[in-house]
Amino acid sequence: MTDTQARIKVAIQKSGRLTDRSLELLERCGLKYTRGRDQLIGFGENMPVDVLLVRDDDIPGLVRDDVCDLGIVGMNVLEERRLQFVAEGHAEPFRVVRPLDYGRCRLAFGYPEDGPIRAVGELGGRRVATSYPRIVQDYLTRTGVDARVVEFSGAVEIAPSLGRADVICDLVSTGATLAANRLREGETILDSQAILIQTPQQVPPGKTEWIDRLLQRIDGVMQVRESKYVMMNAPIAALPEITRLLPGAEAPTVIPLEGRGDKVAIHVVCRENVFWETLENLKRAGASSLLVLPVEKMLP
Ligand code: PRT
Ligand code: ZN
Repeated sequence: MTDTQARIKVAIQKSGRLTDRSLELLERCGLKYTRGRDQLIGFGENMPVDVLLVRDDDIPGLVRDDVCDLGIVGMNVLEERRLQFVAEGHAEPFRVVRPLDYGRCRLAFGYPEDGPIRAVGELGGRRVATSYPRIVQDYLTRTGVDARVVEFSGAVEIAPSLGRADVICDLVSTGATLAANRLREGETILDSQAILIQTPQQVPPGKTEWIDRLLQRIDGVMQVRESKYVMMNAPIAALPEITRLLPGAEAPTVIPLEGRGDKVAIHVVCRENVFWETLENLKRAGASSLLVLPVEKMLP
């Protein structure tokens, strides 16, 4: 196997809502890459990992066809493409590796504020504008509603005022776009976030080690995001109460304090954010000299 064959390719969005967080994730996994202006590939300098920067809609296909080993794309795009690929006869076009906890939004119905429609059940014989025709059709079929899906590639929210549809089904995050277009948010049909996907093909031996390392580092990055290292002193008798108060804590390390009788130092990793209220409760339980530190890296 040549060196180029053994390099791992990860497809991410070139320029859009998922780009910064996806690049940040790879950088936090230790990847350093060089990329010329407007270049579509970032070449990994310190790992055999290259980053392909493409339109998000192309990512599922690149991973299905094994052009890229891994990809990061919104669940909305992924599910739309999955329905398409399955209809075309691909049983398992890609493997969902894990959700990445950013790029959150929902695919929801939007009903004109001054219109008669209030719920999905009233959509029989009506037109629904959306950029996600397969997801919407699948939902309507499953709920037994006979509406017509009209595909829009952008500016879905203006379809009702143009008279091109009765309602819409589009991505919503804050809801400001719906409100600005005098649409009322209805049922959510898909909750979305950025998803890491992998090709369904067997990983060639030359790539297994680095794919495994990268996935393990991604896990590590996700875990440290909220994790904190907490240190305090406390009477040994307060240990059960202190352990109970600590959010998502592992078994604490307890160290005797020289010449301090029944007092011990407690060190513990918490997998969740530690708020001021928690510290105040810990103090009430007998803890003192409380310190909360961010966790830089973690390898389970
Ligand atoms: O060029 P390319 O095809 O790669 O980009 P794109 O224009 O298709 O996608 P982009 O960058 O807009 O979004 C990428 C991904 O981000 C989406 O596929 C979602 O998974 C995710 N995401 C998260 C969102 C939103 N939040 C979001 N709010 N994608 C789009 N929106 C739009 C929505 O379509 C609507 O127009 O924002 C508007 C609604 O926002 P609010 O805050 O007003 O409710
Ligand atoms: Zn797109």
